[in-house]
Amino acid sequence: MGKYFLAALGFLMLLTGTAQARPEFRETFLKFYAVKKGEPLEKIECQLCHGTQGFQVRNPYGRALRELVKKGKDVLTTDMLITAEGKDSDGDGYTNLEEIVSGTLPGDPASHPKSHPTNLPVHQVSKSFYVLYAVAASILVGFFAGLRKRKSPSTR
Ligand SMILES: [Ca+2]
Repeated sequence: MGKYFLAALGFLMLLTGTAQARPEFRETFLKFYAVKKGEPLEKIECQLCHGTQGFQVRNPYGRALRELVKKGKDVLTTDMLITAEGKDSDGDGYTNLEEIVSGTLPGDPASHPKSHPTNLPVHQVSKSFYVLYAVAASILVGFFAGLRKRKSPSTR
């Protein structure tokens, strides 16, 4: 019974961990991009990353950030925001940074700038981010290599 209880608890923790909007992530975003109160990206609140159907559903920008957070320590860093800047997550022809600078929503193709903004800020990802990425990748590779070894039939 104990084993099943722990498995159920783990599953519940996983569910709540992935289904909740993260106000602290939003704070990191607002602070890094110096979004002021009342601006569209501030007023949109949780829908900056989540869809209108509920918090379980992330919009394309939210999914892009989630992929980066998963490889880290469940913390959204400014390096992750910078990494996502060059992508056009919602596929509307404007990069996430162009949208953020213009005050439009990077996760909603219906919201985009009228033209490509000039003088975009240049943000640099810190080197420690690459180290973290490399460590996370090697742990994952090691994990899956271990799994494959365990699954393969015994040759004894
Ligand atoms: Ca876009």
